[in-house]
Amino acid sequence: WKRANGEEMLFLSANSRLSPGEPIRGGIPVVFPQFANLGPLPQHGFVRTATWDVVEVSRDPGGSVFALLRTRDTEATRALWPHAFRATLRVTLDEALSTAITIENTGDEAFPFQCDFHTYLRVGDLRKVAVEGLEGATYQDRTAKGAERRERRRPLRIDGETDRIYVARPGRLRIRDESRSRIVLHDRAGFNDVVIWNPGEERARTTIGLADGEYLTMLAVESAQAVPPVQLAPG
Ligand code: TA6
Repeated sequence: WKRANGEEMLFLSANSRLSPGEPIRGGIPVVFPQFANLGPLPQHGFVRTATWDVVEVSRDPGGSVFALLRTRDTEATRALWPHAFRATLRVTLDEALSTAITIENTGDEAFPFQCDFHTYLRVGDLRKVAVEGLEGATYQDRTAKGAERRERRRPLRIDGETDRIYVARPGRLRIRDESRSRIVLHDRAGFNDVVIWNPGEERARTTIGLADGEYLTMLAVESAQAVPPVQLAPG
């Protein structure tokens, strides 16, 4: 997603291999039907590495360009997760970048699911980033086995590994990217949780495999519905 001046707004690691089955380390990975390791499925579920069909690329009546992409259950997914589903993703570009997902239960029994847009925002310098809109919120600290804490800092600044699910915290976030004199507005509808994640220097190198110094140029600000999962009836 580039601005008119050609500037990239999303992060993509130089080390990300765009090969089938490999999660992409950047952009907006689509997480479904499981968030992270909060269940028995592969980390972040299986649609982020699935094949999606491009159903349509067009302009809507307002002139915005959009793409519709679709994926559904396969024998492989049913072997992992015994449910029939269809996921339709709409990506719309005008002044903002919007992503919307529709999950249909095409089977005959209800299923629970979690969903998350794992957005990798590109930032100029993480040490000069401030996130407004989370003060007072309760979060699960995934660097401390999910311990429940309350956000006291206003604004939130990132110093070291940060991996938090701010639960049931709808509303706009303002991400101040001070080194680039920019404020990014992050709005959600239907996703009541928001995840803030940066691996920090150590994990960036050891487990996440970012290139040197890349961790200072990204902040994952994720729209999530994880706590609780969504219960979806057939049809
Ligand atoms: O959304 C944050 C998180 O759950 C972190 O715990 C970290 O694992 C990150 O996702 C990346 O996950 P991945 O499977 O893409 O390495």
